[in-house]
Amino acid sequence: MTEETQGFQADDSKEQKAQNKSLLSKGLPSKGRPADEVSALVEQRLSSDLAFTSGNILGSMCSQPHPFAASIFQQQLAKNIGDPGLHPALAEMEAETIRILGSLCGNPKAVGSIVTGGTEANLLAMWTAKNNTPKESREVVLPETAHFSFDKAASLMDLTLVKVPVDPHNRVKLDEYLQAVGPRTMALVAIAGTTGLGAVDPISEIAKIAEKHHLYLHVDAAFGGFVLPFLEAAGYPVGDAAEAVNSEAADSEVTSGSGQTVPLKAPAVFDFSLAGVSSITLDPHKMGRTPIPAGCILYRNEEIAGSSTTHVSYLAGGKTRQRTIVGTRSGAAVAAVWASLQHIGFDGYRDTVRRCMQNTYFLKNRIDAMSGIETVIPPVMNVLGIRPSQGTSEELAESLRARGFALSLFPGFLRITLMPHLNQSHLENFLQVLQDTLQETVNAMQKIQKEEPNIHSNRNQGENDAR
Ligand code: 0PR
Repeated sequence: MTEETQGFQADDSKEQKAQNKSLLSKGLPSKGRPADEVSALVEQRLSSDLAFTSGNILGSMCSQPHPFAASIFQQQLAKNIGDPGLHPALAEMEAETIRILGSLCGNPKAVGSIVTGGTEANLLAMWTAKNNTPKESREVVLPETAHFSFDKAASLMDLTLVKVPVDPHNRVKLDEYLQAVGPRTMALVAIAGTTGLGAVDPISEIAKIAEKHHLYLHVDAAFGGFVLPFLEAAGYPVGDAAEAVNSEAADSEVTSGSGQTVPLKAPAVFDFSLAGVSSITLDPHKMGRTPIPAGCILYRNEEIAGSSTTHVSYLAGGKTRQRTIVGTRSGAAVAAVWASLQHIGFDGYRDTVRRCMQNTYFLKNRIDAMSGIETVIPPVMNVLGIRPSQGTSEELAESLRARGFALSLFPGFLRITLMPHLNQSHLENFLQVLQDTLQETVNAMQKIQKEEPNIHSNRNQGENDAR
């Protein structure tokens, strides 16, 4: 080491020390501050974030948790279900929760776990499929609309994703799906409630492909799992998946006796009642009204699930096994899911779905009646895609955000999720703001055209051409 570099190092460490000192002054306080002072600070520091209760979050798949579920979560905060030997009663509660959710998905004998969310559930499904499949088969056939958690799975497990295009209603194209299946196929994926538009793939047809070729089929019902089982009881029609794919009639909206439009039919079955389905993701922390984190992975049977079990030699006398990616796991989430299912019940979830669907159609009908904006597909569940006819979706998202409304931005459209925290007065507020925003775009366009009459400003030409 030369003197010069030594000198530099000495200076550096001096600087470093000064920096550390300033960091420490902003870092861990040497003496703890009083709880009420910190609590006020937390409230003050976070008050500028959007809240579900304000009605301004229109693009999230999460919602304000049911207050009862939140209270149970709080009550059981210390429980770690990753060490079930400490909490055998909670472990039994988890098993019971899985049986209830399995029944909701056509199989009371399903096995599985309450996990951190849809991402962990999808990763587990892909891990389990991998463990059940020979090494040469590492391709996953899935719709191009699949959630990005499958990209994470591919990167983590060195899988190849074969992404299949979708039809104008956002359902995967069956003929192309079938063509993508080959000798290297490890698993098939179908979606019951796509992230962008809430569409449902032709799952019964895909299940037949899985059965015929003895392939693992995972259904991602992270969103739809707490919607589809209640749709019919809520007064919204469900039909056969094949019918929805093949018949022209099912491709269009129908008008009910009351003159209201009703949705495209969702398939009557998406779940284990189809023999080819191996596993299902469904998320209580989306439409199940529980606090975050709560996802769920369900497997058809023990034989399938068994391949992704880790035996832990030192916990609970060496008898512990884990079937999740995380180790320490929220027991409060398990208790909150069980308690929500008991307290809300079938009728409660049906009513929630009905209210969310009514809000979806309320908003859709009002947006359809506006100029300068259109809906992307007739909704199947409580997800609505909208796009402006002038300006881009990005610009509209930005203008709405500047006015305090958060929507999700997908290529070519904005997503609105009509979650339980939204009511009609929130939607009226939003519609007014949307109307003003669109009017502003029209005014801006007119001004440009007046000032520069030879320039036909149409910055969104590319987006419009792609439709
Ligand atoms: N599968 C589907 C079909 C999903 O839509 C999602 C997430 C997942 C899996 C993954 O679920 P986790 O996020 O629980 O791991 N869907 C939402 C989305 O990407 C997640 C979300 C929720 C994002 C609330 C933002 C938000 O505010 O839009």
